[in-house]
Amino acid sequence: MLIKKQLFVCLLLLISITVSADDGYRLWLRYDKISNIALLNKYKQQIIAPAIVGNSTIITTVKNELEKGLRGLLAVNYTATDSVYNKTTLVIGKAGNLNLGFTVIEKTQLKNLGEEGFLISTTMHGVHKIVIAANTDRGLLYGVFHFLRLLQTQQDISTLNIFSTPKIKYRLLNHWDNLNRTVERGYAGASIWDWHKLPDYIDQRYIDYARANASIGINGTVLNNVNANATILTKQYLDKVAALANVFRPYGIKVFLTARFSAPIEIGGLKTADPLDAAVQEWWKQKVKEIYSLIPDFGGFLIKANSEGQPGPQDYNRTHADGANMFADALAPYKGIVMWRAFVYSQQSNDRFKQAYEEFTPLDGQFKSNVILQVKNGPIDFQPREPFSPLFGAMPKTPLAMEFQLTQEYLGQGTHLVFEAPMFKETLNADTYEKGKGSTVAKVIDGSINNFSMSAIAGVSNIGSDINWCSHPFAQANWYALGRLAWDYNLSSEQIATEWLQQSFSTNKTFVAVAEKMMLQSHETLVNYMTPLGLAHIMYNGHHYGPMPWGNTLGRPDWNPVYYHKADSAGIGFNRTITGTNALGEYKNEVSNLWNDSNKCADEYLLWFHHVSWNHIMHSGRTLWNELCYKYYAGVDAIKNIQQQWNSLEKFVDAERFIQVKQLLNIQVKEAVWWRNACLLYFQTFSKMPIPANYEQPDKTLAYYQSLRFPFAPGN
Ligand code: GCV
Repeated sequence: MLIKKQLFVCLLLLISITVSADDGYRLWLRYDKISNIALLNKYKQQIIAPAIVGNSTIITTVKNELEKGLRGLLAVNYTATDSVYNKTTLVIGKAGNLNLGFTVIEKTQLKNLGEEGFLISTTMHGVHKIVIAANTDRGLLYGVFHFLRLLQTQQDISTLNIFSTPKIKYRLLNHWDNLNRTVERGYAGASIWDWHKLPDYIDQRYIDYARANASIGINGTVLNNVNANATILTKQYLDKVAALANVFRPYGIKVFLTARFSAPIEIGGLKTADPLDAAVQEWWKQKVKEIYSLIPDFGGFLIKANSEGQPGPQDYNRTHADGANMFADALAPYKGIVMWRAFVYSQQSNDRFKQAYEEFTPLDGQFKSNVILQVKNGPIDFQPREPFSPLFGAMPKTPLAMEFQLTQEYLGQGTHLVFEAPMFKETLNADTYEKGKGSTVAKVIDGSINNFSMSAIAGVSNIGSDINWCSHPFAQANWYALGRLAWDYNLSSEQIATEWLQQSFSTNKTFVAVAEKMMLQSHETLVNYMTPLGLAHIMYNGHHYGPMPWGNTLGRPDWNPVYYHKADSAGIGFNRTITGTNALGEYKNEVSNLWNDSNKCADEYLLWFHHVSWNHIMHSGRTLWNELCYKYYAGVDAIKNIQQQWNSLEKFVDAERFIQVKQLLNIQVKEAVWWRNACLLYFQTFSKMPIPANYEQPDKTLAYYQSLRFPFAPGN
């Protein structure tokens, strides 16, 4: 009996020293008590009786968050107050309310913080307090979240001098969520919007969603799919939208909706949706008026028109500008905006790559001032690697928004670990040469190159009803990265990975070093085992899960993978030079010069722009065929290596998430081998060359891979 008791005590002890279970629901806002006792004590001395000055719903959010954060991190129950000014060491408030006797220089600094910026300083006017100041309550919200991030990542807060303003004005999530709760390209369960129970039932998730977004600076959300359903614009549904807007408002988040172009016909009883028809224009004006009567801070509309079967102005021989401007006129009195998507590829062009440019550049300068054109990062469709869209750098009279895809439609969907920040930054840092060297895509979209005050970055959401929101524990990092980069695109991928890991898992240095390396390698790894050397769009039709480079059965050429790789006995790749479709001509010369010579073009983009022979000599000295083999094998080796790195981290991670990631990496390794073998066996039918003998040879036939079917693959 005694032995049993001792065993039990030992077991209890053992449990208490292992990392406690975590289902991932708290995301990066875990606020667990700081385990470094010395640091904990130091923080407790540094943070005494916080004072928050002000009174508004956002200030209430700020107070609640600060108290929650400090209660968790420091295990101290503070009640933030504005009455113990002299005792406090942490003062939070709008600059005008603080009464700290700021110097002239400090006042100018404060003014420069604008509408959403904040400062965190220990040196203001010699007050020797930590001051978090802003011009607005929203600024304070972001300042407090930043301060809590400093504590969560265990930074030294003795001397702080942080001035932070967002580089981008509209920092948005785009949900491709349908009203029946399915999510287009969603891999994390059902939509989190429970439309049926709204407006009366407010799920705690809505609040937690808003908190998470506010913590990374996201200030807007488009609730519904761009493949839109007009029902969302009926009074019944607008009441539901208003209920969500009420939840999000105290977190500084505005609600936006997608608008189905044909709504005046479908729910308005009109015969036409022609944007130049007076009755149609009036219908939208009244609809917008109704929306603002329910949601006074409604953000505006996101619109997919004349794309993939969606209705649009071209159905009435009108232009995209005619369509966008109709909405712009209706929204302008309320300061609402129109985000008009540039994702179009109807049938007229000889190259899908060129179509958005062909349709939109002639309209430059024709859009109303509250229209922003929302462009996907690349010219095709969120492929594992794309050159930047040639629209960036080609529309000087139109503000352009960036659309990234967080949900991993083409990046291993729900099961592959891929940290997208390096991919986002590759696009943001690319130089368009629009106004000479240094005209990066980031500077095009932040408005600085062409003096636009309106700027936006949107991420197609990867959020669903799964307990951990994004299904793959590491997919949360992509949501996090979007927010952080939209706030400041100069943050490095390393920094974002580090702070996300520290907050979401552990601050242990060994853990962070290894896990960060895994994250930073993950995108290139996936590119190598899926679409190396500039291959693109070679996945299955429809659900886009798995390799199908042989796909050639769909009605339109540009729906088929063979259109994109053009493999034949002579070689592989899409000739987009002057001797081909001349898509390269859509870029400035400085850019096209980088890519238009197949001997000089960077390997990453070679097959995007050139059809090259199987014996083409690559920069490595290998032939193209051997390089293709090398890359596919390197991708598989790298993911196996990432798998080993993860396995070495078991003692740092709670069992729940450790096992989840371990199982997912097993799937990823299996699927990487599948991609490699299927693609190489298929391309080999053209190259007629052997996979070098020193590589492990495929253990299945091409016919086997071609026979695979996945009728119920998710997200379709
Ligand atoms: C919402 C791709 C996706 C579609 C998506 C479309 C878009 O084609 O496969 O699911 O539709 O992009 O961005 O509109």
